[in-house]
Amino acid sequence: MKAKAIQILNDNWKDGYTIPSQNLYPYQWKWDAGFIAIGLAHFNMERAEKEIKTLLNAQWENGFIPHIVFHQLSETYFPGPNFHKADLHPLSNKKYSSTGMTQPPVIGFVLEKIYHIAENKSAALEFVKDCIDQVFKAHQYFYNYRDPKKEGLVYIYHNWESGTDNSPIWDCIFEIMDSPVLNIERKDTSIVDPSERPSKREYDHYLHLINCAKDHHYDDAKIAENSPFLVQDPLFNSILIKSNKALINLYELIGGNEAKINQLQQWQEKSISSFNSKLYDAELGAYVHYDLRNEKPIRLVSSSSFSPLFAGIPSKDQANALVTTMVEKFGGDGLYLCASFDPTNEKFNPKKYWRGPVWINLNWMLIDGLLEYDFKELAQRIKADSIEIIEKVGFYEYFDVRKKFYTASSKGYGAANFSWSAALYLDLINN
Ligand code: 2M8
Repeated sequence: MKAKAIQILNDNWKDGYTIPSQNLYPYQWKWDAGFIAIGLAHFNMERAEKEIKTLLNAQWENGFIPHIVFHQLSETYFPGPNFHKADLHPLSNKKYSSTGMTQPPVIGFVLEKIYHIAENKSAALEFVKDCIDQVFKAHQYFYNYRDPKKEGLVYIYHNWESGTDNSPIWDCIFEIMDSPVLNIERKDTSIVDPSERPSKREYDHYLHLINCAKDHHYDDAKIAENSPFLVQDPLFNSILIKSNKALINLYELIGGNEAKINQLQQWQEKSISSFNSKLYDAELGAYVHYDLRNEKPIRLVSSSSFSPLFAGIPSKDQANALVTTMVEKFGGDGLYLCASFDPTNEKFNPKKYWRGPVWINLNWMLIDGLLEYDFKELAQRIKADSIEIIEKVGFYEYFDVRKKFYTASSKGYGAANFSWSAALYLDLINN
């Protein structure tokens, strides 16, 4: 399995960056690049560093790091650069073509993780020194432009920015969006089984949101004012907070940089306090998304609801409540942990994309968070489950949560030979 994981990462390497999978995802994705670099660091540090540097090369003048970098045009993916037209933004990167939206800011904690994996610490620190200011600038972008009420919580304006693309969380927003029906040619549904992918109507919404952002030339203030989708996502904000902390730790290692450390600490204080007062739902025993456009919480539980554990956000009591909710709703007999959406909710779907299946990157973050809070047994269970499903069916993109589903001939869902499943498997078995 280890050799196979390395083989997948070698096959998906494109001279400077790694594609998530052949055909379905032929470009470099932001949060994929981070998780992939962690796996690469276990067997090829040079490539791990290159993966991050290539992504950072595509940073915009305002600090923004895009969600896809279109290094080499491909016929197998839609929407491509001609649809996104990110160059409408005056500060977009003139050299690297990209989308005009972002994805969870993983690079901060990935730098720290790479440093910990590295055997040659001084070389790894040199690499960190080379990149860290760019990552700091990316965080500055979020606090300056994505937090209009200066709450310390940043918004996303598109479900693709969350990474959890078609989670049932977004349904209530799409229901009132009134997106036009578009006549487009999807590529994804001819590559993988359409029943495992978002619907045509969902794609109408996704593309409509991009068109709205394009109408405003991707101007953040105008998007904040007008986008029909504006959400404070607990997963996105947890990752930002986790990465803030990693940057503080790394700047301390490097020495100097007091002004930046101070700034990061100020962001942390405000962010963690707003996070707990605004996004924690005591009745549900879980963190929830907040719909900033319609000013209301979205009271649904998903694997993102537990991600604050990864960033040290909950108090001990809140952490106990999260674990109770996870075990009661997600941990029933016959279920692998951790479903991406509440298995007790009628919208749960065990085989459709982010509407139920297990995703290895979410599990990886939950394991880390549970260990931080000393929930060793539950962390061990999620780790064993992650390894078991991969060993049963291979390095798929996502996996059924139902144990009874697995027979000798069953498969995973979405893309096969998926890079972050391979990369994070390497990290799990090496820990
Ligand atoms: C999926 O998203 C892309 C759009 O960004 C797609 O469906 O075309 C998501 O799972 C996302 O989280 C992931 O980064 C991307 C590439 O693996 O695929």
